[in-house]
Amino acid sequence: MSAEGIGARVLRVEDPRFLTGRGQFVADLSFADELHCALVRSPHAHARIRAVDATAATRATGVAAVLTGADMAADRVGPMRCLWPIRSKDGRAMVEPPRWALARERVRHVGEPVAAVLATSRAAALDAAELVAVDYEPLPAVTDARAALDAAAPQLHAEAPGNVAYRFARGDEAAVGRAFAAAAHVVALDLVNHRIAGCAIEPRAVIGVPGPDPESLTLYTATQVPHHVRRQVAEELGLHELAIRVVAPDVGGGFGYKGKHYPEETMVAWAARRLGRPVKWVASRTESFVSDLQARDHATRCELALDPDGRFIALRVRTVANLGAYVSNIGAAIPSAIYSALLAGLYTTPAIHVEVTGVFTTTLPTDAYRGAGRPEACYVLERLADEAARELGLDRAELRRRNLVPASAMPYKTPIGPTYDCGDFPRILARAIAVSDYAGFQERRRAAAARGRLRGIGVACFIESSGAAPSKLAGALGARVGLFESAEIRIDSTGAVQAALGTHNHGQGHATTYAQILASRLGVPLAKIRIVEGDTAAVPYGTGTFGSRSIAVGGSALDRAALKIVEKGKRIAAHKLEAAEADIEFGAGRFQVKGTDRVLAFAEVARAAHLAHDLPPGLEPGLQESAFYDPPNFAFSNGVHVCEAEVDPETGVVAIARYWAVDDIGTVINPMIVEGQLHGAVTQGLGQALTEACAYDGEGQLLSASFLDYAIPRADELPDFVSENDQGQPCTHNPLGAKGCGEAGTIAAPAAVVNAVLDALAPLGVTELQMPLTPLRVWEAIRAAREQGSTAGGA
Ligand code: MCN
Repeated sequence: MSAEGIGARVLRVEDPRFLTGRGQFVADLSFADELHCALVRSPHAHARIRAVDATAATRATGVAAVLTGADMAADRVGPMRCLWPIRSKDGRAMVEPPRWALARERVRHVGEPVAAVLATSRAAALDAAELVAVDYEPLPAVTDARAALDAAAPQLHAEAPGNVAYRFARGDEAAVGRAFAAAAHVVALDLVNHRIAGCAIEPRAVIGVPGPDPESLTLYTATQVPHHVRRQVAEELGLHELAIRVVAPDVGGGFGYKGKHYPEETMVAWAARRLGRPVKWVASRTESFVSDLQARDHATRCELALDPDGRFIALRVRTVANLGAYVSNIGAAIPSAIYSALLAGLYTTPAIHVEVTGVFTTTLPTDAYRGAGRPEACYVLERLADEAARELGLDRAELRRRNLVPASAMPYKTPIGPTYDCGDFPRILARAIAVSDYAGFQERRRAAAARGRLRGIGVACFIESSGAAPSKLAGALGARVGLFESAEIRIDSTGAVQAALGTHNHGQGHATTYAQILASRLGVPLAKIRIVEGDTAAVPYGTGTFGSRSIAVGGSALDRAALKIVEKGKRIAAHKLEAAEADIEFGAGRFQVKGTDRVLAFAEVARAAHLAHDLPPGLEPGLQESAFYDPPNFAFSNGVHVCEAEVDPETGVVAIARYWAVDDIGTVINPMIVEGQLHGAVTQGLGQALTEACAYDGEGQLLSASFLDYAIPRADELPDFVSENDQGQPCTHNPLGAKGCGEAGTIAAPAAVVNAVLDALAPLGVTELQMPLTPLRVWEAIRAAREQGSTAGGA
C-alpha cells in the first residue's frame, strides 16, 4: 500500500476549500440580467384550481412575468415522467398519472407549485408571489396509504381507481403457503416504517441560463444526477440532450432526495428560455420541507415461519407503500423491486413471498433517502428475528447464527432473486458479538438498573445491494435508464492527471478516494491529480451518485480507464527504450524494461505522447482514455450492527449508550472516509429510529415543516461509534473488489435501535413499539404496560 494510494487514511483533499469558505454552491452563482423566481405553492393538500389571477402580481415593482400551468401547457412542456415504472402482479403497467411542473387544474399536496413569479430581486419575487390570487376549491385529503385504499377515500387520479398505482408481487406464494402450513412456529408483526425527510445543509437551488445560441441552455442545479436531469429536462422541453448543459457544482449534501429530477428544474429551464434571461430559484428551509421528496412510509404485515429448531422456513410480507401524490423518479421501484430484492437478508429462508401495493395520497411524493428500500427490508427481517427469538425463548444472536447463509454457500442464489457473489456472514456476526462484548451485557444492564435506567441491547444484520448495477437487469425490471458509469482520464504533458466521472460528489470525498485509486494505478502523487464531476459538458456520460454505487461502478470505470493509460504508456515506453512491449513492466510510476535499469518515468512518457515526435508507428498522439463500466452484479455490502440503549422509565427518554458496526465493504479505499460515511449514516438511522418524522394533520397540512418540528439528531445525543471493516471478502466481479459503504448505517441502525429499546423494556412487558421512539411514545408504552401489569396483578 502506498502512502497515498488505495487503503491509505489520507485527509480529504477537498476539505481546505470548504473549510475556508471557498465552496461554490448554486446559490453562490449570479448572472448578468438574472431574474429571481418565487413559487406560489398550494396551501391545500387537495384542491381544484378554479382560476389563477396574476394581475396584481404582474404589476408589482420589479416583476418581469408571472407564469402558470396554462402558460406551460401553451408552450407544450411535457409531463415529468418517472424513471422506473413497475408492473403489477397481473402484468398490467403501473398507473403513472401526469405530473406537471406547474399544476394544471388540480393540486394534490401542500407545496405543489402553482405559479412562478419572476422578478429582478428575490425580495420582489417573494412579495409579488403573495399577490397571486389562486381560487381553490378545497377537496378532501388523505395522507395515510391504508386509509387511501378505503372505498370512501378521496380519489386523487381518475386513472387510478382506489388510489392504487400498482399491486406488485414477487416470490413463490405457493411454497410459502406450504411452509406456513407445516411450520412449528409462526411469528407475525405489524410494522410502520414511517415517513422521513432528507435534511441537507444546502437547500435545493436551480439557475437556468439561456444561450449562447437560441436552442441551448445551461442549467445549474443542486443535484446528484446531472445526466439524468439533462435527459429529463430535454424530453420535457422537446430539446436534444446536447442542447442542455447541466452543472451540479458543490452540493451541500444530497442523501438520495437530491438524486431525483424536480419540478423546479423544468420550470426554471423553461422560464429562462421563454424569457431569454437567466432565472434563479433558491429554496428556503421551509420551502424545502414542503417541496423536497420524502421517503419510507410503509405499513407492513410480516410473518415468519420457523421449524422446531428455530430455522426460518418461510417469510410472507404484505406492504402498503405510500407513493405520495405522484410517482417520482424511482418512487415506484424503491418499495417494490428494490425493497423486495433484499428480503432474504443474510438468511437461508427458502421460501419468500412479498406483495406491495403502491398507493397515491395527498402528500409529497416519496422517493430515495439514504438506504432507499434496504432499511425497510432490514427492519422487517430484524424485527421479526427478535420477535421470533422472544417467542421461542432463544438468544437473539443465536437465532440469527442458526439462519445465516454460510460462506461455503457462496455464490448464493436467494429465493427472491439476487445472487450474492461473496460474503462470510457468520464471521461478521461473530466479530460483532465479540467487539460489542455481547456476553458481558447482563452486567451492564444491572449497572444501569442501579442508576434507575433500563438498558437493552439490539442486533441488526443487513445486506445492501450497493453498486447499482447491471443495466440489463434494470431494463428487464422496467427501468427507463441504464446503470453504467463512465470515466475519462486526461494526462497532460507534465504527467499531471485529470479524471472526469459521471458520478457526483456531495460530501462523500470522491476527490480524494478516486485520486487514491489513480495514485495506486498510475503512481502519480495526489497533488498532481484532479477529479472533475458534476458537469455534463466535462464528463462523457454518467448515471450519477446514489445507491452507494460510486466506488463500485465509477471507481471500476476509473480503474479500467487507468489500465488503458498504462497500456498505451507501455507501447510508448517500449518504443523509446527499444524493448518489446511485453518486456515493459509498470509500477510506482515507472515504466521499466524487465530485469534492467532502463526506466522511463510516467511524466516522461506523458511528455513523449504529447510531443508526438517519436511515437510507435500508427499510435495516436496524446494520452487520454475513457472507459464505460456496466457491472455484472450488485456489490453486496453486508454487516452486523449492535446497539445498546438506555431508557429513563420516568420520562421515556432513550439514550444511545454504545453503537458497534462490523461491515464487509470489500476493499477499503480510504478507511477514514469510510468511518465518516458510517458515522453519518448511523446518525441518520438513529434519527429515524428516535426522533425524525414527517407529520401530516387530517387536512394534509405538513406539521413538521421546520427544524423546530422535524427533529434531527444532534452531536451531543450521539455515542461513540466503534466501527470495523472486514476486508476478507472483496467483491468478486469488480476490478477494485470494493463494495459500497455510503448507506450501511441508515440500513441497520433503525432495527438495531428499536430492538435495543424493546429489549430494555422487555422486563416491563412492552413488546410493541413503532418508530420514532419519542419520549412520549416510549413513556406511554411504559405506562400502558405498568397499568396492564397492575390490572393483571389485581385480577
Ligand atoms: N469508499 C471507500 N471504500 C469502499 C467504499 C467506499 O473508501 N469500499 C469511499 C468512496 O470512495 C467514497 C465514499 O466512501 O468516497 C462513499 O462511497 P460509496 O459507498 O460508493 O457511495 P457513493 O459515493 O455512491 O455515495 C452515495 C451514498 C448515498 S446513496 C447517500 S444517500 C449518501 C452517501 O453516500 N449521501 C451522502 N453519503 C453521503 N455523505 C455525505 N456527506 N452527504 C451525502 O449527501
